[in-house]
Amino acid sequence: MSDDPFRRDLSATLAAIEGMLGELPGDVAKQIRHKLKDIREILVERRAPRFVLVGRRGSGKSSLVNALYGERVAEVGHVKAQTGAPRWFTYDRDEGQLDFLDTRGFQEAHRPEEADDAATALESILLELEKKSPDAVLFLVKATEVGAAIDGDLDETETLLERLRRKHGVGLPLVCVITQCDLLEPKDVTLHAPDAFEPRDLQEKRERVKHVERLVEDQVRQRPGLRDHFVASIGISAYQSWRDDGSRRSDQRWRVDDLVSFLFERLPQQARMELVRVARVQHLQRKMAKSLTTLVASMCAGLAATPIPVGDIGPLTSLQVALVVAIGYVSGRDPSPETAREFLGAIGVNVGIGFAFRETARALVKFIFPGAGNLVSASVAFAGTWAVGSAAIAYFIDGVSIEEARRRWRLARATEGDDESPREPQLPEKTKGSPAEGERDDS
Ligand SMILES: Nc1nc2c(ncn2[C@@H]2O[C@H](COP(=O)(O)OP(=O)(O)O)[C@@H](O)[C@H]2O)c(=O)[nH]1
Ligand SMILES: [Mg+2]
Repeated sequence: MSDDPFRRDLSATLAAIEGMLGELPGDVAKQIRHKLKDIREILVERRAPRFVLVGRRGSGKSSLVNALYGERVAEVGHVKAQTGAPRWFTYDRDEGQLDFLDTRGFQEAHRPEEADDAATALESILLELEKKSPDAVLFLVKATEVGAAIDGDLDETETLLERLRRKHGVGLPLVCVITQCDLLEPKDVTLHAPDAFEPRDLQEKRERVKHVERLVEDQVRQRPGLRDHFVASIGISAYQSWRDDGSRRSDQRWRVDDLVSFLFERLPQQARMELVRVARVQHLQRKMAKSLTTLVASMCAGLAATPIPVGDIGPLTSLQVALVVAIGYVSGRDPSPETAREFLGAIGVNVGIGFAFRETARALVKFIFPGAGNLVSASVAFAGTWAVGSAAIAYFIDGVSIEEARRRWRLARATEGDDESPREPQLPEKTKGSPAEGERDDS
C-alpha cells in the first residue's frame, strides 16, 4: 500500500458510496456511514505512529527503535551528545514507518547552572510537538537505575505532559518502559531463552522484573500530573547485536511484543496498521486483519441492504480487493490491487465480472437510478466478504498455501452463522427493490 494510487482509488470509491448514501434515509445509511469512516481512517488515512521518547542517554531509546523493527535502523550507544533542538524523526523502511521524537535527555540538566538549558530544551520540544502531535509518550529507564534517581526525570515528564494537556487538551498515554531487564540478577539466567534454566531461577528473575515495574508504577501514580496518563509499566530486554556486515549476531529481545500490544491498544486507528506491520506481532496482525474483515464484511452487507445496485457493478469486489491488499500489508507484504485480484481469482472468487478497481467510482455514479434493485443479498455479501478475509488471513498471516487458502474460503462460506464466524450485524428490513436472499451470488 505504499503506492498512493491504491489509497486514492479507495478514497474515491468510499466517497462515491457515501455520495449515494446521501439519497438514502434511515438506519442502514447511518450504519454504513460509520463503517465508511472507520475504513477511511484505517486504510486511507493510515500513517506512522508517533512516539515521544523520554529517557537519559544510554537508557536504550535507540535500542528500542531497533527492537520494534527487529533490525538495525538506529545507531546504538552513541556516546557523543547530539546537538541542536530535538526534531521528529521518521524511520522510513520497507517494513514500515515509525515517527520518534527523541527528547535527548532534556531531563539530564538538573544542576542549577543548567536549569536554563532544561527550560529551553522543554520549550523546543513543545514547539516541535506543535508540528505533529504525538500518540504516546514512552518513558525509558534502565532496570538497574530504578528508584529515587528517576524523580527528576519524572518531574520533567510531568511538566511536559501538563504543558501538552494545557495546550492541546489531550491526555497522552504514558507507557513506562524498563529497559535492560536482562541485566537484573541472576544475570546468567536469560529471559529470552528460558528453557535451559531451573524454574525457580527463572521465577526469581521474573520477580525482580515485577518488582522494578511496581516501583516505577508507584512513583508515577503518586504524581497527580502523571497518574491519569499512566498506561503500563513494562520490563523488557531490547538487546540485539549485529556484525559489521549487518547480519544479526544475537537477538535477546524479551517482551517487546507485550509492549507493542499496550501501544497498539492506545493508538488511534490511523496509526495501528503501521505499528502492527513494523513489529510483526502475529496475534496483533491477526486481530487487526479480523477486525478489518468484520468491518468490511458488515459494510458490504449494509450496502447490499440498500437499493444501490452493488451486486453487479463492482463495489463489493473493490472492497474485497481492498481488504486483501490491507491484510497483505498488515502481514508485512505489499500486494498491489492486481495481485489481490489474482489472489481472489486463485481461491475461486469470481472477480472476472467486477470492474477494475479504479473504474468502480465512475461506475457507481453511472448506475445510480431508483429502484435498480440488488443482485446480492446482505447475508451473502457478508459471508462472501468474511470468507475472503479469512482466506487472506490464512494465506498472508498464517502462511498457508494457496490451495489451503482456497479450502478455507470454501469452508468459511459454508460455515456462515457458525460460532466460528462473527454474526452478520442486525440490519433493519431490506429496502424494497431487492430480490430474495441467495438469488444470485457474486460476492
Ligand atoms: N543488555 C542490554 N543492553 C541494552 C538494552 N538496551 C540497550 N542496551 C545497551 O545500552 C547501551 C545504550 O543503548 P542506546 O539504545 O544507545 O541508548 P540511548 O542513548 O537511549 O539511545 C547500548 O550499549 C545498548 O546496546 C537491553 O535491553 N539489554
Ligand atoms: Mg540513542
